[in-house]
Amino acid sequence: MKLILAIINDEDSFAVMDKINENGFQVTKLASTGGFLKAGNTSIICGVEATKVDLVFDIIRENCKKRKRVVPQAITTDFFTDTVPMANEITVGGATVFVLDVEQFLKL
Ligand code: 2BA
Repeated sequence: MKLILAIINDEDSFAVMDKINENGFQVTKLASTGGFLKAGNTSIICGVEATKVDLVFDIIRENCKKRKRVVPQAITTDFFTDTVPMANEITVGGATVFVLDVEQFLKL
């Protein structure tokens, strides 16, 4: 068995979870915060047989969009006297996915 841990956008989370459930798998949503943007995101965990991992990847891929975010950045000028506000555009998502081996799976 494998545990899929996927960090996704909050806006995609319900569509992904609905599709995972519709395909007969169970999923748990955790509220999380990205270390770089310090913004909320969603982590989902999903325990599935190893042969089903690719199916869950497909669901995540089809339902998680890439998004652009603008990150403010202060640039110091030549004489280190002034800072000029700048902005960097970054791409966030679709999903950051980890797959872990499950040693035991129990429902007690
Ligand atoms: P954040 O850490 O808030 O990062 C949001 C986005 O900012 C990242 O999107 C990436 O495009 C950019 N970014 C992150 N660190 C950066 C840096 N040092 N310099 C420049 N840009 C940077 P994604 O790569 O799609 O990641 C989305 C979220 O997934 C991350 O939110 C974080 O919560 C999680 N994540 C990504 N990689 C991870 C990893 N290796 N371990 C744990 N969590 C991870």
